[in-house]
Amino acid sequence: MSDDYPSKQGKGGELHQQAETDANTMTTQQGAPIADDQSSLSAGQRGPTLLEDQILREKLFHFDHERIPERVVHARGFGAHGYFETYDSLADLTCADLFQRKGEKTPAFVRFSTVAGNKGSGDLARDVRGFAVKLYTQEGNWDIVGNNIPVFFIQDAIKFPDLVHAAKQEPDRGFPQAQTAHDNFWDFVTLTPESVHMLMWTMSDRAIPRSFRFMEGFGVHTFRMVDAKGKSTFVKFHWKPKGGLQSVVWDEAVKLNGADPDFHRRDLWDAICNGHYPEWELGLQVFDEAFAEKFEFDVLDPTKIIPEEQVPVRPVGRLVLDRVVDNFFAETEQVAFCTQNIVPGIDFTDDPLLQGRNFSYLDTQLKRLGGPNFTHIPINAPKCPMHHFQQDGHMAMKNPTGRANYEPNSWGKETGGPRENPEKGFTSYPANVSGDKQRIRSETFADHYSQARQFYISQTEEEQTHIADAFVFELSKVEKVAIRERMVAHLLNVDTALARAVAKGLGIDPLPNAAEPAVPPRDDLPASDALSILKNGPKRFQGRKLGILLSDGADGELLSTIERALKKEGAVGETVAPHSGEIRDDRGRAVAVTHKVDGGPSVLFDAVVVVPGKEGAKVLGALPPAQNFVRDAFHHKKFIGFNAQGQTLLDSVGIAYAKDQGCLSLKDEASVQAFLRQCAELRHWARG
Ligand code: HDE
Repeated sequence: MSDDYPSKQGKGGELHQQAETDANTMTTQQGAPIADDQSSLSAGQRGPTLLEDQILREKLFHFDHERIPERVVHARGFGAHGYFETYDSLADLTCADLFQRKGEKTPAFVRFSTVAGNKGSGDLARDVRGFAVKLYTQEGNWDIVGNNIPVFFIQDAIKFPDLVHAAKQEPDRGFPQAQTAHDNFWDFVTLTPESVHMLMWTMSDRAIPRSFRFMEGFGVHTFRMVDAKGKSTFVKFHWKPKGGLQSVVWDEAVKLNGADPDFHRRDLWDAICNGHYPEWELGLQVFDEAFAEKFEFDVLDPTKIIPEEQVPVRPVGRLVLDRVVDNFFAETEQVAFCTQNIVPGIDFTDDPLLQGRNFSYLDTQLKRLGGPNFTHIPINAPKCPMHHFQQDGHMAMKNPTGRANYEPNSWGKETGGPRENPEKGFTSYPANVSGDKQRIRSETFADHYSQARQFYISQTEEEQTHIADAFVFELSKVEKVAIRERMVAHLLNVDTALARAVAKGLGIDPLPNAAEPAVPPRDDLPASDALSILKNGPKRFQGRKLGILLSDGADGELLSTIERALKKEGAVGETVAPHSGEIRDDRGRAVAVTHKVDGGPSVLFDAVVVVPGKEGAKVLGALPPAQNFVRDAFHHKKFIGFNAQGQTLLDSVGIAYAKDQGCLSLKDEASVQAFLRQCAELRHWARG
């Protein structure tokens, strides 16, 4: 297709006098103005509707076809626009156009998602999160279709349909929705030991992020970068959030799904609309064949990481999301990511999962978007010139306009259309490939436990407890005891204390024998701090949200101090009160109420302050949602700020704040600032 063929046709629109169009007049799809959109055309006042009613028929016809198939996986997602900015030229590594010039800005669209749940499921499911980035480079669209976890459940694409069938609703009953806490999932994964490393990640708090803004992204597979001379280097892609890592605790996740099932979408939407643009650094782990040869595991095995201590992550640019979508369906729903979308300078490796994905994504778009022309949809269209001879098909928006639609052709430059470009064009890296055709898993993929253990020992004690609790929770929903035991048998190859804790929670006694490993698990891999969320948290409270529980008569001066401090910190405050509308503080100033207390539980916030008026403290103390507000904040180990009136409320609910370093008394500017500094730690883990 060419945008710049000379056209022989007259422009239809120019034939008309510019019509006086009223932008507000409702029309049919054909552009005919509509006089009455309230009643269908009928024979008589109470008579039958007439088939002749073209306006009714067009409206219903279109409505009846509004839905497209939701994604088989990653159905629930949320996207935003932004840009990628290159820090420095990477010409020494790759000829990819977007990496050639320091400061180059490349438009980007990112879609985050959960995997297992349907389109309408809750945001806080325990699940992997998709982290798919489309970079509209000047030499084509490059899609990095990654996850927030750097490894995957399976090593070979042929197992993907089984994994997904097992994870989604059970086929006979159609539930459970958006969760892996059921027999089929655990049956499959316990019979598939290569899943064990990934299970450690999905049972960790990585699978319940606080926000898309505070999670990492990973390309997962090893890719290649190829320079202008054809030299190839292996790379792994990392997205590191500038705001630090943060997750919720499980009890919060459960409650958030009820309080605000759109918690993650709303968070991203609000952050961008408030000008708190989320930002990630793109980091590369770069290594050569020699490293790949000597590394303990196979770099083509997507169930393995390369620890950052062994190959440091080199920051090469930043991704900033600064624009919400105009329309969810047109952009977020219709965006079509394909792992096969790479650009000159980037290439695949033989990772068998990646190879299978390269077939699957293009194929799925055909089903989902209904034809081969989905690249004509603006969100999918490259922002660089396109010239090719592909034509026709459903919904073709732009066909080639010249005489030639084939090549080679002998039509001249004017009408002969595009030509191949051996200098600039994509050239596959000429990797040497040979071998017998066979269905076999490489023996270099056989170690399924050593990195699972490495992940576990890299966690803080608190994080380790969460992992054990998550295994217990999920497996406690599994009916078949043999499946539970099989998981404990695998965990015995990971860490005995973990296996014991899980067995205890499940009432399994005695312990089963350890699963038979294909190769002996190693216990000499050192801990890696990069794998822990808590060791990579934020440095500031910036971008986080404070819940302010108040009532009429609240201390106005203190409220203003809190407001100022939040603004300075770049954090957001939302007020929670016994009633909606506004409250009057003790100076008579009206303060807008964001949430009536029933609709504003403390799980919505990263920290809370309890600063009601004198009478209000009594009213709140008698309200169960207000009691739950403070009890949950305390139980979820959040920082709690309070003044004298707040103290009465905490007393009435029985919160033991006196010796708790995470409960801070707020009096003046200095104490409020000290409180917000503390809040950067996000939780007071020392609270029992
Ligand atoms: Fe996907 N995956 N996947 N996947 N995946 C899809 O494509 C598939 C895998 C990932 O926001 C589908 O457009 C196969 C790994 C993301 O639109 C489908 C295999 C990773 C998204 C598909 C995998 C991912 C998808 C469903 C095993 C992390 C959402 C709808 C070989 C590196 C993209 C669609 C978005 C979506 C197939 C494994 C990430 C069916 C066959 C590993 C983030 O094509």
